[in-house]
Amino acid sequence: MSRLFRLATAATLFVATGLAAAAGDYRDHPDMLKLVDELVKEDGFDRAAVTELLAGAERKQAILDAIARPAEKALSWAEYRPRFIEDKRIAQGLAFWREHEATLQRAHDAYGVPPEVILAIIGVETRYGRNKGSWRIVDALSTLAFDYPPRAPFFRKELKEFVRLEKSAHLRIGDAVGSYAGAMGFPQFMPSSYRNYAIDFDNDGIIDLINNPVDAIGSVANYFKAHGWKAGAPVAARARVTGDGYDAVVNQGLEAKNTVAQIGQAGLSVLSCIDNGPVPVEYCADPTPAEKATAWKLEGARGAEFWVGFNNFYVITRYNRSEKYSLAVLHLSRELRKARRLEDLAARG
Ligand SMILES: [Ca+2]
Repeated sequence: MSRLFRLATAATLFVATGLAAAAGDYRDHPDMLKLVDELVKEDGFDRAAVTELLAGAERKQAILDAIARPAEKALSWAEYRPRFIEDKRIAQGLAFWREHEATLQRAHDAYGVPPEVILAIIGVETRYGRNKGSWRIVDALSTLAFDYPPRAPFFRKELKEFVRLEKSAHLRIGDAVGSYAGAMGFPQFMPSSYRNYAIDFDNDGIIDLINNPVDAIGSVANYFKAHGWKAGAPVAARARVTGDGYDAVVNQGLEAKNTVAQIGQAGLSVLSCIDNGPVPVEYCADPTPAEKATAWKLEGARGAEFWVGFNNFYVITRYNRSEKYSLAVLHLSRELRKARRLEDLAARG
């Protein structure tokens, strides 16, 4: 990342908010008062101070509109995939890889997560830090906590975690910006993930996912390891279909509940890497029959695609609970690995 870009990012992240005293839309909202009460009781916050921190929160109708139509639900796999697997994002990923080579390697050694998987997460989330979002987190979380009943408990909890973050992380409540759903920084961590899984990977005493790519890389790897990532284990593979009995095992949820053998009995066989079939070798795997798996039928660019995901596939969905998201991360990671291999070969002449 160029120095100029870094400066520009810092400038956009810390938008001037004026004096914090400006009263927002939720200052006297009963749910806000209750939340402040809880923070005072549970964490020993000073009531006046925490009230002041949250006083400027504003209701944003555009956020309520956006959350009602997330891309994963609205788009087919054929439409979703090319949004993330495209030449520019691969080229930007290779540059980010070179720039943070040593850090990515250190994260791989410490947590077992390959560089291309960490890169793919940061690439899908924010284009390697280019699009970290411009909503004030306090507005986003307050709007969703107090005006979006379907997920109010979740966002209410995240708003509390966000307030708690001010003590431990390098961010100020009124200034921090991110996605419309309250996710922050290079890896778009929600406040609870920030509190529980973010790490100080450059040992400067501050856990900063917003401006520090080194902390971001270590934190993604730590998040994966903590959610059960197994080094070297397969993530997902294409499957070949026989018969029409597969309905019983496809699109049954994110968790790998069936075994590969059970999925095979229903007519889906994983494309082996030993006799790799009509798909690129990157989309194969050789799991044991007892390996836990989940299966998907997705609408691809050339018709139905069948995929089988394993435990590591499920781990990716702990980042974003969508099979299309997980598959897009996997595909981007494989494209990055392929492109990197070609680059290295070319460099060797
Ligand atoms: Ca740090």
